[in-house]
Amino acid sequence: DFRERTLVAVKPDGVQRRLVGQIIQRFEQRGFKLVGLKMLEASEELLSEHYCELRMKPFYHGLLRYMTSGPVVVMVWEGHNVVQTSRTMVGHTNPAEAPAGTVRGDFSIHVSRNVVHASDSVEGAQREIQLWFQEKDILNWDCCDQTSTGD
Ligand code: YYY
Ligand code: MG
Repeated sequence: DFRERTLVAVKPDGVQRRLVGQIIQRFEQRGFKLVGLKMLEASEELLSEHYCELRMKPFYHGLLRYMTSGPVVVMVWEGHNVVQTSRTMVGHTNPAEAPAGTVRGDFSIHVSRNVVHASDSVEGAQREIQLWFQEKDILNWDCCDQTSTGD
């Protein structure tokens, strides 16, 4: 499915460490299409929905404190197999197990500050995109080399 979409977010530590550009660059370079992008301070309410499956975990409250500690940059990326490929590009949840060449493997050392989020399934991605974005803020666009200027 060439229209598959996923949600990727640069977490507060990634924004604070000026990693937003490098992370966007990796997804552009790979060949995915950016169809949604915004910066916001996520509310606890939004994050508790986003991380609803983790609410019984011992790290949950620390996770919410971390995710509300500053702005995040949230993106929707589109392309063939984007969910699975993004997970590979992001690397293991625990940066110690993330190989070099992945975002987490290149930019982080501890699971509680792992720089980036990426949806883990197509269904999860749809749920997360709906949670973070309004439909009107996701844009369909075509490449200029596939359209003429009209004359
Ligand atoms: O999808 P992913 O981010 O790779 O991991 P999840 O299992 O969904 O956990 C979400 C988030 O929670 C993770 O990115 C960091 C944090 N976390 C943690 O602080 N400590 C853990 N032992 C596991 C996860
Ligand atoms: Mg997850």
